[in-house]
Amino acid sequence: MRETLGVRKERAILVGATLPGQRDYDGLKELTALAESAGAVVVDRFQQKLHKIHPAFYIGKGKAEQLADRVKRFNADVVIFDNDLLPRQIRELEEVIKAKVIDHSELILDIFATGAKTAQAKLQVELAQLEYTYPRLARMWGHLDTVVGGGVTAAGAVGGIGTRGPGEMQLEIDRRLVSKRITELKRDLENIDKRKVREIEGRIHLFKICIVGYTNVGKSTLLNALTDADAYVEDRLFATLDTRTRKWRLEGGADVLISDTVGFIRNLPHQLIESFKATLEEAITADLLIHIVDVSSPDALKQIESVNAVLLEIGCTGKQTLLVLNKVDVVSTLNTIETLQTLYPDAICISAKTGLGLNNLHDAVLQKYKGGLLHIKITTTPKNGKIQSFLRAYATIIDQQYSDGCVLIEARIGQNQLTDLKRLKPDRLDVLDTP
Ligand SMILES: Nc1nc2c(ncn2[C@@H]2O[C@H](COP(=O)(O)OP(=O)(O)OP(=O)(O)O)[C@@H](O)[C@H]2O)c(=O)[nH]1
Ligand SMILES: [Mg+2]
Repeated sequence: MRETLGVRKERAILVGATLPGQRDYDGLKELTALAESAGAVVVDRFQQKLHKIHPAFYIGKGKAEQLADRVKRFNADVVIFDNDLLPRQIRELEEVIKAKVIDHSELILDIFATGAKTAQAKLQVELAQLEYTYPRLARMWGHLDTVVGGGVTAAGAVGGIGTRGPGEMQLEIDRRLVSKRITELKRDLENIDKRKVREIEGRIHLFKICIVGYTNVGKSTLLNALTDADAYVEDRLFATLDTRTRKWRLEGGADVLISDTVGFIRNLPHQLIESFKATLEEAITADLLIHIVDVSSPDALKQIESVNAVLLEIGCTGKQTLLVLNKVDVVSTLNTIETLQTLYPDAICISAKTGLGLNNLHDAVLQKYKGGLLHIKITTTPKNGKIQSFLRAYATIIDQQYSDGCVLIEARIGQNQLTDLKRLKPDRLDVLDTP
């Protein structure tokens, strides 16, 4: 988009610093993908082992001066850190480096800002950006004049990475206005959230599945392969920012709901998790999670850990989960599939792209959907047609009798459908021994 506007891409130098005992994550590979997703061209990489974090310059003054030389040599516009920096450190670094300095969280927020499409996603990103920006306002005020911008964004405002979204208006706003806007955004998002809850409550409760996973593993591709979702797929980090929910008809005719979510990443900014709560709610309220893993990535194992860490942070633990190994069509020289299968023997291998293994995934989902089978006896009135149609759709009716104006039905039903049946308020419901 920016390219077609004739504006050159921002030239970025990437910096990764590790502390003693800390492993280098992946040699800046992921940061490269993030920077490129934000529209930058990576012109140089700078890795540094630190004894300790320098309070003013993070990597130390000498290294900051070396970076300043590289910025000149490579004609760079922006220096992007793989770490999160304090506002003061960014200020001091920008002074020495004479270029814009962006940290890991700001970069991710920026990608979200350019990618948000729906009204809800836009509000969520704006809130996250303002909450991250709020403590940094002093820096923005003092340093806008030294910032080397990337040109014109699609919205027409002067900006570049890290200044898109609400950052564009820094000169006009002050802390009071920011906090007023934060309150407004929270209220608007709460209203959207309430409306969604009402919508969900109004619907007959269907079994809910949520696809979760690291960014770019193939979540949207899987949703498209299973339903007619037509979700946006791209080899880009954070292609999906708004979630989609679709009906998926399982064998035997049962309908379940299946949703796509925003991808996770290591060190996902806390502010983003907070403001995307409504979107991540899909995972929290799901009956089943499909945790999808990209086996073609050498970092698959670490990505599983990061996803589990985010799930823990949003309070989504102890849920039934199917671990799904995707992209098995890609030949891997790293034996990632074998390692993962040893560690997770129940994992299901698929290729969302070619359709390989989707039948196994379907069968595993069907089994989870049904849960253990229960033998029930139910008493209701003939007028409560909802119960009878529910049982016809989701249970196996063994016997049905009419007595004293009541209907007595004996049936076999999946454990997971029992809650839904109870919601329809039968006069009496007894669970007999498991058949
Ligand atoms: N070879 C191969 N590529 C796949 C497969 N599944 C997905 N991809 C590719 O992986 C890239 C990312 O796919 P998406 O479906 O957008 O991934 P996502 O997890 O939704 O990504 P985000 O929304 O960005 O978090 C795309 O280029 C897909 O074509 C697969 O089974 N095999
Ligand atoms: Mg997606």
